[in-house]
This record gives sequence, structure tokens and C-alpha cells, in this order.
Amino acid sequence: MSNYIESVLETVKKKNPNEKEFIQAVSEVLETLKPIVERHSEYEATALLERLVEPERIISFRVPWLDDNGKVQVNRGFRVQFNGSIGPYKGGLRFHPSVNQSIMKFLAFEQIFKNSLTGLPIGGGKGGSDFDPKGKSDNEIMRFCQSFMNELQRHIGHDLDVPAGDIGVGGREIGYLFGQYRKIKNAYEAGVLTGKGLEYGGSLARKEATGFGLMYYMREMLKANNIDMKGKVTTISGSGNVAIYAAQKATEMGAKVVAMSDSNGCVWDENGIDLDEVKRLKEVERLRIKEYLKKHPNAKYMENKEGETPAVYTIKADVVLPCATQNDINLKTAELMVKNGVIAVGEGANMPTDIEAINYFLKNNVLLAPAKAANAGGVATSALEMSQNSMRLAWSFEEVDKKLDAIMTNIFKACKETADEYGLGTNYVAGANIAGFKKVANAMMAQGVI
Ligand code: NDP
Ligand code: 2IT
Repeated sequence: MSNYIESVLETVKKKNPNEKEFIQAVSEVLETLKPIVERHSEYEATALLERLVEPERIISFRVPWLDDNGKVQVNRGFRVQFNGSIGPYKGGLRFHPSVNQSIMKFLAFEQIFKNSLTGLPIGGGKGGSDFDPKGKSDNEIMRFCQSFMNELQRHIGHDLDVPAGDIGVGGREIGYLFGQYRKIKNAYEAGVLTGKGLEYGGSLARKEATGFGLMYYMREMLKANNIDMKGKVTTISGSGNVAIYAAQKATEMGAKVVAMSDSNGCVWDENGIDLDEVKRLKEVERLRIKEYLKKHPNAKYMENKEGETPAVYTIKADVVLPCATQNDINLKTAELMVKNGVIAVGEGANMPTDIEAINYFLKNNVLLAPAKAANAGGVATSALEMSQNSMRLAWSFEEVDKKLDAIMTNIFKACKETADEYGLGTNYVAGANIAGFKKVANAMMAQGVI
């Protein structure tokens, strides 16, 4: 690593001692930027990296709400507006009990490079709350979303910051959030949130976009290495929005998806997962994946055990798609996957693979589709939703899907060309980081020290 990068990293560690996810995300990016930073002495002269790792703004706020028993509950809300140099801040909202400032900052930091890779004019941001939606009634979810928006509305806007969904935030939550925003503002600013319902300004194919986009990226990455998804035994961590539509597109491409999971454990169905049943369980009934066995008694359920490799990663597969959460795959898990003959890993989730595991995959010639590039289809289609809102018209499913496919194909091309330019072989992790960084760095240089 160059001295400059090393010293910035040291400062980040010193300044944010309790933020391990944020330090991890920054380390992963900075460690791959060496070749480009070496070519540009002006970065150090203008403290570009020091500015890049410091969020433009962090908003943290109280979210009080009434539960169904009339008891007052208090959660913490966040919005991190990390980098607005190439467009309005853009990124999802996560509702999960694990949410804290470190997780918000790592996600917002990653979003900067991901959004840059889409080629669309969107900056990096992220938000959310430590609110746990599990087991809450619809009315509790609505009251929480309304209270969350009471504060968030001061900080967002269609030209300023445009939130969307992430873990625990889907169509239902976006609906309640949008309703409250509209009521407070007394105006119909459709482009203030994305992932909206089709009846009130949403885009066709946004729901499918992250999972479909992941598979378009996988198709391109495999093609560049003379491999095809056809016939590949595939396992997927997670059974939420990203996992479900990755499974659908993988199946359409001829792969055999044999396992999906949630935080409790996984179902393994060697005949191929019945995706309609998973959609019913997760999108409609909001039940545990274990319930899959009621309709498919021949499938196997494997429970996760504290401190052990998540069950889904113990199954032998050609292609593995982590689509749940961060740091799902550590070195021990990566070693097991390699032993089981994995060919390719596609990161649908954000930072699902820790740094040691990434390096292990790369060393063992496992093709790794990095999150910032491979899951960018969601936010890219969010940007397409913003375009449609601005134009006050709606494109067909096919039109949006075609644009998404072209964007993902271009993103892979950028990762590959950058990896080639810097002699990085099939290290698309570094390719993605450098390619995403380049545009943001140029914009920051052009805009002066701000
Ligand atoms: P959902 O809430 O729809 O689904 C999340 C899935 O991951 C669930 O199956 C959930 O299981 C599982 N999961 C969540 N947290 C944990 C945990 N701590 N341990 C184990 N399993 C967990 O979210 P999404 O599908 O939208 O998001 C999944 C991932 O994809 C996240 O990393 C997100 O940041 C990323 N992503 C999402 C995009 C989008 O457009 N939605 C775009 C790009 C990336 P359980 O129900 O048991 O909690
Ligand atoms: O991580 C992500 O890219 C998202 N959760 C989607 C963000 C968005 O604005 O659509």
C-alpha cells in the first residue's frame, strides 16, 4: 500500500474506533486504490482521500411511536449523506435491530462507488433505524414509518436526497413513508422516494431489479470466462427481495436453485426450490423459511447454529449467491465453499464477504462478482424511477428491464476493462472499486475543496 493510503487508513481507524464495519469497508476500498492513487499526485495534494472517507453529513434522530398496547417505544433513526459530488444522495433505508452508525456509514460509503458505477447521476447515502419489523402489526409499522418520516422529511427531497428500500423496508414501508411525506409537504413530489407502488409513481421492474441485475452481471462475468449459468447448482443466502428475484432469473437462465435461507436456517430442496411457495411465505405471509417444509415434506431444513458457518453455505454448489446481510462469509466459510468446488460467488447483499474471505476466493480462482457492481441494478432502476417521475410518464416492464440489462452489462465491462488496464486479472473487486472511484474523484477534483 502507498504511504498516503496507509496514513489515511490509520486516521480512519483512529477517528472511528468503534466502527468496525465502516473501517472494513474503507479498508477494502483503499487497499485496492493503490495503482490509481500512484498515478495521481494531485489526490494527496488536495486531501482527496481524507475528504472521501468523511461523510458530508450524518443525521441521527429520535423516533418515538406507540405500539398496539398504547406503550411508547423509542428507536434511533439515521441518514448518512456521504458524498453528493455526482448527484443527489441516493440509497436505501434499513430497518433492522442491528442498525448502528457504523453499519449506516459502511453502507453509505459503499453506495458512493456503486452509484458511480451505474453511470447515472446519483450520490451516495444510506439511512435506517434499529427498529425491528419482525412480529409488528401493520398498524405498528405504519405508526413507526410516520414518526420516522416526521423527522426525515426535513433532510430529503427529489433534488437533495432520495431514499428507497433495503433490509426490512419494502413496498409496504415505502407506501407509509411516502404518504406521510406527501401529507407534511402538501405536494406530490413523486421523486422523493423510490421503490414506490405502481399506482403512485413506482417503476415496473424495480422490485425485480437487484436480483435480476445480479444475474445479468453474473452472466457477463461467467461469459468472459467461458462459463454459462445453465445447469449450475446454485444456493442463495437470504429469501428476501434480492434473493427471490435472483433465484427467479437464475432459474430462467437454466440454473438449478436448490437452497434458500433466512436468519434462522435454510431449506434444501434437491429438486429445485419452489419459488412461488417462497414468494407466498415471504412476500405475502411474512413467515419463516422453515414453513416451506409443510408443502414440500421431502425438502430438508437445516438450522443455523451460533458461531458456526450458516447452514446454507455447507451445501455443495457451483454458484453461491449471498443475498442476506454483511459478513455472512468469513474465511472458514470460504474455505469450505472452495473445498466443495464453488466456481463463482455473486454478491447480492452489501459486503457479504469479509476481506480475508475475498482474498481467499481470489487466490483460489473463484470468480467473485463484487457487491458494489453486482447489486447495483436496484439503485440503477431507482434512478430510472426518478427519471420517469421527472418526465411524468411510465415505461413498460420490457423497456426498464432492457435498460437494466444494458447498465449491468456496462458495469461488468467497466470492471473488466479497469482490471485489464491495471493488470489485475480477474480481480473484479479491485476493478469495480477503481472504476467507481474514478468518476467521483474527478468530480471532487473539479468542484474544488469543499
Ligand atoms: P429483505 O429484508 O427483503 O431480506 C433480507 C433477507 O436477509 C431475509 O431473508 C433475512 O432473513 C436475511 N437476513 C437479514 N439480516 C440477516 C442477518 N443479520 N443474518 C442472517 N440473515 C439475515 O432485504 P433485501 O433482500 O432488500 O436485502 C438483502 C441484502 O441485499 C442486504 O444486504 C441489502 O443491503 C442488499 N441490497 C438490497 C437492495 C434492494 O434493492 N433491496 C439493493 C442492493 C443491495 P430474516 O427474515 O430472518 O431476517
Ligand atoms: O443497497 C442498495 O443499493 C439499495 N438498498 C437500493 C438503494 C436505492 O436507492 O434503490
